[in-house]
Amino acid sequence: MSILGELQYLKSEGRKALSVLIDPDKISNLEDVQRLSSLIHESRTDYVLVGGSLLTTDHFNRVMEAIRKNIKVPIILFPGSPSQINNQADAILFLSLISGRNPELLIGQHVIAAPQLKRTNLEVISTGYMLVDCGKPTTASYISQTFPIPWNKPEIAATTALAGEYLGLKCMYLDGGSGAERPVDTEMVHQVSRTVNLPLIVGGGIRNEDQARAIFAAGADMIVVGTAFEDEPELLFALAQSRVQL
Ligand code: 1GP
Repeated sequence: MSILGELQYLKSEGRKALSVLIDPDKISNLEDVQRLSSLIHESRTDYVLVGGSLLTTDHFNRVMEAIRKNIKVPIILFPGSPSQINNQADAILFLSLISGRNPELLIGQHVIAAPQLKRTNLEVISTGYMLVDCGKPTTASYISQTFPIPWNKPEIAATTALAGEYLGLKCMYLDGGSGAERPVDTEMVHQVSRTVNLPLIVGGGIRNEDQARAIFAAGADMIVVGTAFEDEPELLFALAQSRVQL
C-alpha cells in the first residue's frame, strides 16, 4: 500500500500515527542515527520525516544513507528546498505553502523539483502546508518570507485547507514550525479536521504526552515531533502512548 493509502486508511479507522522529524543539521555523528533508530523501533514510532527549512551542513546525503541503512519504518522527506530530494527515502511531502502568498513556495520550487522527482522512485504526496503563529518567529516563517496564520484564527486555517482540498491536495500539514513555543491550538486542529476529508498532520512545539493526546483528540491523524525528540529521545515512549489513550 502507498504511504498516502496508509494515512487514508488510518484516518478512516480513527487510528493515529506518530512521526519523528530528523533534521540532518542536528546529526553531528552518523553513529547517532543507529542509536536513534533503536528508540524509534522500540517505541513503535510509525514514520520518520527528514528535512529542514534551512540546511547549513553538507552531509545530507550521508545522513540519508545512514537513515536508510538503520531505520525500518517508512522514511518521508519533508524538504525545505529541491536540494533535499533523495532517492533513499520512500516518499516525499510535495509541500505547497498555502498559508502564504509566496509564489516560489506555491508553485515555483515545484517546477524545479518535478523533473528531479520524475527520475526517482519516491512516492509524491501532494500536501497543503500551513504555517501557524505559535508564539515566536521560526526558521520556517523567516525563510519562507510568509506570514503564518494567527494562532487564534481557526476559521482561516479551515477555509485555507478547504481551498487546498478543492485544488486537489491529498494531505494537510498544520505546523507551528520547529521549536515553536506552543503547539497549534486544538480548536484549529478540530476545525480543519472537520472541514476537510484529508489526512491531517500536525507538528511544531509538541513536547509532551498530554499535548499529543489533545491534538490527536482534536482530529489530527499524525503528529510530528522534532525538537522534543532531539532534547529527550526517550520521550518517544510516552508520545507513542498518546496514540492509544484517547
Ligand atoms: C517542524 O513540525 C515539525 O516542522 C516539528 O516541530 O521541532 O517543534 O517538534 P518541533
